[in-house]
Amino acid sequence: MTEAGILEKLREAVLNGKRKDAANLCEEGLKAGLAGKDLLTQGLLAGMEEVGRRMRCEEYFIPEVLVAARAMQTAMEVLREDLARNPPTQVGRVIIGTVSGDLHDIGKNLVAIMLTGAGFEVIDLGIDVSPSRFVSAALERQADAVAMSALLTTTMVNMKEVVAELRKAGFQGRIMIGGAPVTQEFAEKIGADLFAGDASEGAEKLKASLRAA
Ligand code: B1M
Repeated sequence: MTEAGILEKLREAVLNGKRKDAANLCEEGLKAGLAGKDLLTQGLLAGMEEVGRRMRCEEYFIPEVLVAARAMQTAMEVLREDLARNPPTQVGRVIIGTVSGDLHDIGKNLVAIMLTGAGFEVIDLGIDVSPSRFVSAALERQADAVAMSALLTTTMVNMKEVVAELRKAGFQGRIMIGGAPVTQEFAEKIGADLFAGDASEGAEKLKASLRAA
């Protein structure tokens, strides 16, 4: 198979959630002399980008996104060594978590997947993340953005404190929020930079916002 053929098949394998095919194609690509970062960006991430587009058009739903992500993660294992030697250029580094008091993580995990698929380095703090943990992670890891998710009307208010604490600590990056009860109006009210209604939109908006900076 030609190099272009391998990359195209790899993109399709992610799109169709074929994890064994994706892993085998990465092995074949490395043997054929393709760089790990090209297999990542032009194969795996290109596939995830299309997954995001299909999600926005409601052609793909959560199950399709999750199998695509699993295929990408399995194939990434094959590329791990090569990527460690020649790391790809990252779009940016994002700290993500579900806010204090909130244990819902399915949406947050989808956002993390789509951000990774868009080329971000994602540091996932998990669930029930306190404002001080968001702030220390953002500063210590010199993040370009902080992304917060909340699913409860009683916990979304905790986002306000995180925004205030980040600003007080001098954090200069973008702050993005989302989750079922969260709205654009709420984001503006608490001083967050970005609101996204779904995971794919979140990745797109953050990428565009950092590019414009
Ligand atoms: Co809970 N729960 N839950 N729950 N739960 C809801 C949210 C609820 C609406 C159910 C209901 O009453 N109809 C309700 C909230 C009511 C409210 O506040 N208005 C509720 C409640 C009340 C509770 C408990 C309090 C129940 C109890 O114990 N009495 C409790 C709270 C626990 C806690 O957090 N402290 C609780 C517990 C749980 C489980 C643990 C059982 C489980 C969570 C499992 C898990 O996440 N690992 C659970 C579940 C599964 C749900 C429902 C059924 C599904 C949520 C979900 O995962 N949706 C939910 C009802 C429903 O929505 N139908 C419900 C799928 C997910 C992909 O959507 O997270 O919205 P979502 O993410 C979307 C967008 O919002 C966006 O992208 C995703 C799509 O691409 N998005 C972002 C999300 N984060 C984003 C961040 C961004 C950008 C976009 O930028 C940073």
